Amino acid sequence: MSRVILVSNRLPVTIRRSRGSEQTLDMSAGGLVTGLAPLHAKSNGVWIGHPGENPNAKTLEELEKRRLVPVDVPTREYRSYYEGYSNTALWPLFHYFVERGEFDPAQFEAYRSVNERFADKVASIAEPDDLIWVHDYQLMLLPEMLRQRVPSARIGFFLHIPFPSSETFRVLPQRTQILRGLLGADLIGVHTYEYAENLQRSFRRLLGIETVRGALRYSGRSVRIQSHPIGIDTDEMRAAAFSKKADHELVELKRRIGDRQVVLGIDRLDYTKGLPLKLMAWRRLLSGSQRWRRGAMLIQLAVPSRENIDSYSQQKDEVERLVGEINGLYGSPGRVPIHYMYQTVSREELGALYRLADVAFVSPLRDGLNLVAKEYVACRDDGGGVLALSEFAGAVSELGESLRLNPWDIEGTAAQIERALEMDFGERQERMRPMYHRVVQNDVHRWVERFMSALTEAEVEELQVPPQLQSQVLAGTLGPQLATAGKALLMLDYDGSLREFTERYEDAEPTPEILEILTSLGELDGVRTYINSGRDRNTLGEWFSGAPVSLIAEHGSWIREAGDAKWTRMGPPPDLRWKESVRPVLTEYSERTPGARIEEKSSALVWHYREADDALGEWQALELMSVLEDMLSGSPVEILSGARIIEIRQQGVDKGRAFEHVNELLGPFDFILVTGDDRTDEDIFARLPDDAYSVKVGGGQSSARAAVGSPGSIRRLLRAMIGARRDRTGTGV
Ligand code: GDG
Repeated sequence: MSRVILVSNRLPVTIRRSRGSEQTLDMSAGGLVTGLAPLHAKSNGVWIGHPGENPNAKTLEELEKRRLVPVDVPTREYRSYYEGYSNTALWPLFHYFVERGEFDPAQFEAYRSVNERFADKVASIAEPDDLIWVHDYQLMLLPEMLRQRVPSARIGFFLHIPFPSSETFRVLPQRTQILRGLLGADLIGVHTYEYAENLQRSFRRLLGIETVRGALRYSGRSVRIQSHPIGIDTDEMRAAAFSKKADHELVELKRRIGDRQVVLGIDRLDYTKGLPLKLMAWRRLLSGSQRWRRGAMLIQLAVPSRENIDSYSQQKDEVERLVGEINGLYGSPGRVPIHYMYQTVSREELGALYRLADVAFVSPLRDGLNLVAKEYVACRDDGGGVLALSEFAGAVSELGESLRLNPWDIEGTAAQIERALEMDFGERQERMRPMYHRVVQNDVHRWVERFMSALTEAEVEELQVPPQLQSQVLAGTLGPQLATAGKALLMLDYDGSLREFTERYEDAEPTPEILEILTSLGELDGVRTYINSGRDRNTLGEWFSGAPVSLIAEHGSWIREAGDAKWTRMGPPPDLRWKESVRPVLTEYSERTPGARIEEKSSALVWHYREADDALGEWQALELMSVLEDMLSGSPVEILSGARIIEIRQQGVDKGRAFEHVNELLGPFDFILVTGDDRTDEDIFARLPDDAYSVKVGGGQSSARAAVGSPGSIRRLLRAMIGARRDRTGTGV
């Protein structure tokens, strides 16, 4: 196993001052630390981070023994980086609290400089074969800094908080620096598909970098973006929750609370966790119900957090005011409706609370994932509890049987909590069981395994840049192959592959040279030639009326065999209602972008911007892509960006499917060659049999086996291949 270097803002230990200058070292508790500890131990690696307190000589020695490496940062710089840029710019913005964000360039400078210090420290330790795993939003510039210092390292990055929509992210003044920082990684992990999509869209909109199947190409490397929701350490949590100490605690709590139902909130005191709105929903529930004023109580543990930041202390004041108000309104001697604690409790006490609670009230306004929800589920294999979970917590995508809350809807949230309190045991069990199994199976160790195996596999699966070859070199291989094949299939893309692009789209009719090549191909015995194009069938039909080749139009929607007059639709007739809403949007973008226009196809709409100004066209296309993606999410369509086009087309219709159709109907072939130049051709390249040949025209990543520079090279290649087939003995094979 390669050595793993873990990097996080804080080391997984707390240095405490005891008497005088004496220090003690405590391992931090919590899922991430217990999850990463086995990896740290097994890989014989190091963990690099800020120590919190300056370690004395003895503590340093102890850290070294545990292979923990402190990064030294001057106090003022650390504050500007941590409390400053990390927590007053990135944290609020990434949680959609745009107006709380302060984007001070001096703080960004501190952020950059601390990331630099981390990079120097890691680089001083890293060996070329090491795996480096960087954690979280405080270190988003680090991957690129490491890439420069240790170019061959495998670098993974995991973001523990949400990645916001590109519309929100683009508010950040340092947005391109942050995105470029991340691009140093080989693998970027986030908690949910939504965050992965958001990040990909930001790469596209802000840097113009396209992702293909979750990977993008940057500086000659491939960067993958994947969702890997973190798990909890279920064994650790359950051991604490079912310990003797927790048993005692539970008995004591039950004795004091009596037969009231308990609703439990466990949150760091952070404005993203939505405590005031939670309290308002609780107030709403009590105001309408005598029954729950007597029959239920809310235990709210607020864990102190980032107390040096103003917005956190304001939040604390507001929470305490609301607790006081509600207890004043609905309490009676010896009985308060909210038991509020501003402190940290032990894992055992926490576990006892989970076991006690009839309802876990988890209502963040935004949360990367939320471990509390999973911890509660892990302690409830008795099936007796109800999880009420905000739809704005990443965990909701795995915990679908929870009662969903929209924390902004105070009435609705109150109603859901009432529903939870009233829920019978049967339904509680039915909801809890599947969640329990899911949480136990996908624990933090599984998460570590999955991320690490994705990181180490990245190289194997990544999309390559195919080698650029001269047409003669290619012909040297393909000519003899075609010459000796019994049955051969050539499937040729048209625009950009066989024919150069023209300034105006409709001017790209086939040249005499192309028609001559196609005629020669048609005359070859045993060779079937298809033009597989995205163009509409009327144009193709007209242009190739005299050529002895078969035609596939509109990315696999229609087929016309050579010699036939009739087109046949492939697949079922499409549902095209989406066109009505898309057309006006495309029209609007065409009006704003001189030179752009719309093409109407039977199962697609295409926005062309080849004739628009370069920079304006690119910018509008990026924006249009993102508008369409929002608008059409969940519709049966695909949005593709090709060579200065955006195509919106019926799902399930693609060139690859058309290839499979022909191959099934007429195959197997002894020789297959497919050519293409853009994203739509990748649909065939990716599905070809292993022994088929594929040639991409132009540079960039592709699953084609080889690439050539221009359509001219493809024509030269075809001529040479025709020659070889005609003269089967003259090839030297
Ligand atoms: C970030 C993301 C993402 C709480 N009170 C006590 C205590 N805790 C423990 C809980 C839980 C952890 O703290 C809180 O985790 P969360 O996930 O709820 O929230 P963040 O701290 O904001 O974490 C979050 C997470 O990273 C992981 O990727 O899920 O979305 O914001 O484990 O049990 N532990 C102890 N005493 C307490 O009083 N011992």
